[in-house]
Amino acid sequence: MRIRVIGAPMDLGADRRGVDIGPSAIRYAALNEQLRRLGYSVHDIGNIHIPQPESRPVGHPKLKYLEPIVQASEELADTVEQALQDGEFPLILGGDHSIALGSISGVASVHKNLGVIWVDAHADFNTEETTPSGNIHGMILAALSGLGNHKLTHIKGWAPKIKPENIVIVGARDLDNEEKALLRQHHVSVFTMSDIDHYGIFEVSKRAVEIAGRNGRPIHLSFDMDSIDPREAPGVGTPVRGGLSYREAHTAMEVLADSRQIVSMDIVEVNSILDHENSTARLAVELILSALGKKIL
Ligand code: 5AB
Ligand code: MN
Ligand code: MN
Ligand code: MN
Repeated sequence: MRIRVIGAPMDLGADRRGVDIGPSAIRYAALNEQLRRLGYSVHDIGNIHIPQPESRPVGHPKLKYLEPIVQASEELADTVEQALQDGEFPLILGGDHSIALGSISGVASVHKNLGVIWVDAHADFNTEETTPSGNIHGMILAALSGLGNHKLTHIKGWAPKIKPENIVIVGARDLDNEEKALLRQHHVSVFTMSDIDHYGIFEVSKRAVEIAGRNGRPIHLSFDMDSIDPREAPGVGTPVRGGLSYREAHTAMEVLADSRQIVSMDIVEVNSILDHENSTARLAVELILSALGKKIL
């Protein structure tokens, strides 16, 4: 299989600057070489164009940088759709999590009944009405489900991109009150860190595949590095204690790989300015490899 690596150096969706260096940091951690060692051929097309925040007005305080984020999402959606049409596996490197609006819109144009596994400390299920920050990276799953601002929900002119009941969030531990109500109301499956404590990551990952991938439907994996415990992944924009351990994260990726239902993946929120010697980027590469089938033996 051929992997198409697509960089999305986006930091318009989050407050702290530094995730825009993510794609370079992940490449610097030898992503392409290691993918080749695993037996894949790699087609790295470089980065899509994202404007610098300093060059644009912030805009509405509840939807910061809406216009340039919508523009970049349109471009990323086309780029990802093209990769799939050419028979390559899209691997999108963030950037903040707002890039998943473009990537999943592109995948959903090809795979009409798509499941999504969203590994994250957060649920990213706010709207312009519920957001405490105005940061669009916290609204992406809601927007993909057709909730919130019309411009966000209608990338490529149609909505919704995914059915909320086909979404599974894994690793959640920091949810806003109104966001919780929205998740319940729309029947999104959420496996919190407490669920992982109770059932174990192996069981939770199996269930996530069952729900997102019911009837063999294709699954997009969106991996926010802040799902991992900050002791192991210090270089993220919004660290939250009590996250996935190194082994738990790998086990989850191995279960997803074994399902053979993953058709595309993004890895987001590597913040190089806060990172220690690129360790979070190196962990991101390891997790990508596990999600793409690397085994210990
Ligand atoms: B991330 C928060 N819920 O909406 C909000 O890192 C945080 O992509 C969102 O998961 C975190 O601003 C977004 C408080
Ligand atoms: Mn996120
Ligand atoms: Mn997060
Ligand atoms: Mn974040």
